Amino acid sequence: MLTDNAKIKDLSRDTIHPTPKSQMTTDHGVKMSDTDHWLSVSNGTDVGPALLEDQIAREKIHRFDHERIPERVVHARGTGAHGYFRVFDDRAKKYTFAPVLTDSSRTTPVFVRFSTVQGSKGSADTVRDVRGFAVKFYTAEGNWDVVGNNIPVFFIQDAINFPDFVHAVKPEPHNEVPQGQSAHNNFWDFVGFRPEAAHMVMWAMSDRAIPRSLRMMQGFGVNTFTLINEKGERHFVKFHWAPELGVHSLVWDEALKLGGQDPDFHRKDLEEAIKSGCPPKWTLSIQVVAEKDEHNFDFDILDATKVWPVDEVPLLPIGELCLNRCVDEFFPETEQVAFCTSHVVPGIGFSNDPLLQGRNFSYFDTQISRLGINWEQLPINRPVCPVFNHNRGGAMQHRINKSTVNYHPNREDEVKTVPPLEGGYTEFMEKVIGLKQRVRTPKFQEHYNQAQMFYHSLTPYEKQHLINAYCFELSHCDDERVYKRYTDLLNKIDFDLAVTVARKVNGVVPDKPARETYPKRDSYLSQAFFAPKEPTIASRRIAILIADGFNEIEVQGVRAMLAGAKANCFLIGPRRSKIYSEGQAVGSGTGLVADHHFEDQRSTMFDAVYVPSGSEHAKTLMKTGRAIHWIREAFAHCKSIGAIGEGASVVHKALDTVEHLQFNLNRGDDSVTSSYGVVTAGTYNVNSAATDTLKIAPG
Ligand code: HDD
Repeated sequence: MLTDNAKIKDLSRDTIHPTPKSQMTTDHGVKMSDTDHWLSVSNGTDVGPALLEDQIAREKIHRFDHERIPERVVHARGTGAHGYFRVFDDRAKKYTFAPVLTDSSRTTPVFVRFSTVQGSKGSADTVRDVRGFAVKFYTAEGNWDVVGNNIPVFFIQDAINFPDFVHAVKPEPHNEVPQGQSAHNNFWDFVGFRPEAAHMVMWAMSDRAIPRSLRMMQGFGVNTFTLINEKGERHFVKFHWAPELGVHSLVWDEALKLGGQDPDFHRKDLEEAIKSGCPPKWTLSIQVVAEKDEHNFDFDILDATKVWPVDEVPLLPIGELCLNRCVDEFFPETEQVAFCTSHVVPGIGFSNDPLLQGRNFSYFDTQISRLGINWEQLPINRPVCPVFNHNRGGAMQHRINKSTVNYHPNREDEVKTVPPLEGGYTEFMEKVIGLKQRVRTPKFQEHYNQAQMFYHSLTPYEKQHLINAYCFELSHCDDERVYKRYTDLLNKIDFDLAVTVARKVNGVVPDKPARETYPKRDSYLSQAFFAPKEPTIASRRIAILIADGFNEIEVQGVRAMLAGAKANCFLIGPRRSKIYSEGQAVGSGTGLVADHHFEDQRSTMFDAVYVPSGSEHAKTLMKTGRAIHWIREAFAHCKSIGAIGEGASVVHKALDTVEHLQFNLNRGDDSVTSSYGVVTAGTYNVNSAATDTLKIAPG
């Protein structure tokens, strides 16, 4: 696997490798003999006053006092990884001359940071929220940042509304509540007043906002950018990332529980996948619209609250992103990485999308308060190509320019601008005529068509989840002006949706639809569209529930097969120590050491559960409330459950209230039964039974 690229080599200049032989020094390099006792005056019996002269203690405390920097004003909670990007061939050459998008002989290093938007740095990973998907490409022509989300549209159309939107969604000003969620008066108040948010709110209430994994979500550049080709022609473009593993979500109950059981669920999942040899991959596709076709749509293609339906503007897959290396240290890499939508490379440009225009100002600005004016010199942010210019000074300047001149032009003929044909960035010459005014043009004033299209493109279960989410969130609003206004607005999207939600939350129940239904549908909008090409259980977490007396040979066999399919298996038992196998006396003989006990890990953290055979083990599990709860909860969350022999009896006991489930309870009957994702086999058979279990496991 290619994990050593130009950026990793570049970072190695600043990477320190402490060893047991490393000697501890002060920051000014003097070796230290004691860092555990503050220098004080003592007579050997009594504690005396501490001395300020202790430079070692002072330095330690000073450094500690200033460890924190301001967290990001939004997207504070995040996790990142290194990787690479490669295009398949030069098919994008028709649209751009940027080598990063056209030269298949290149491997471009990337750093990706995923994030939630609302919560603080220490909030939980699985909250209902939009996920940030920010990609920094370290190209030979300079850094290119695609600062996107896992949802293709945005809440507002014009960047000037961003501070209002963020104030409204963040914890309320009087009591700093709530953390990591939009279920509060201010958010719903704001979006009730701004119908342009209706479409994005639908997405935020859908399963997209509770992804199973950062590796199983799409990414979108959201804004409309432009591509310029060698002939000087310009196309509008949207960027799409599609995960190799398909798009999958948690169910709400899981997301809520994980928030407490494992607030780091997503960041640990990313690390586990990379370290276990399953680096996540995404395909980059572009949608392009020629300049001449800009106005051929019933929406404005520069409006970030709209998608470009794929049947109108097809996707062109052009390359692959792979994240194959975890960071060495969180703060210098993931915390200090800084993205700017304004950072593009030759062949890529902006559009007049009013949200993008404002973003292009905001990102550089925020890095100044977060990291200081020289933030681009930080190791994680610096380009892998040479940087020369006459920008000087500023706090924390690292570069030493060996020159007598620092201006342009100069008598030394040093550091000159570069003509466009030799690689200098040049803006596309766009004719612009207009009156200076504060406006929203007519097409920017239609807000419900695509909200309807999204809703009506979902599968029935996605719709149900979305309705549940509206009910949950609006029930958390206790100001009736807020929930009445919003339920009233919902009727502009769908009558049945509005009636159901309004009845549940005491909103305005409509008696007829507020408008005609927009007829378009787009199956691409449902996440069901994104099943993986090849069903796989690679990197999925499978729990094997065992107690003393379990069938070890069977467990070893099934575990080997699951490992062969690259799943991550974990033994869960009554204690985290040896669990003795069938026929062995407890306390002696063979067995396996459980990775976790029933209480410290819960079914929510796994994708599937398997209960092996073994009569004593089965008896114990049946008597263990937590083990029974494990199986019930996994079933309720639609996880795959596999069981063999007496293990099937345990599953049967746990699920005895579920109608229509069929089980194979007779040991000796080696046929396989499957019902509602529960797969049971009478006996363990390397060649048939367990193999069938494996096939069905992804659910
Ligand atoms: Fe933003 C961070 C994505 C609109 C201003 N934004 C930030 C990050 C992502 C996005 C992924 C985290 C970057 C990281 O990991 O460091 N933002 C978006 C998307 C938007 C969007 C997809 C709509 C298309 N943002 C937006 C607007 C503004 C900002 C309209 C301001 C006018 N965003 C910021 C910011 C942040 C930020 C305040 C906070 C930290 C940072 O930039 O580096 O400047």
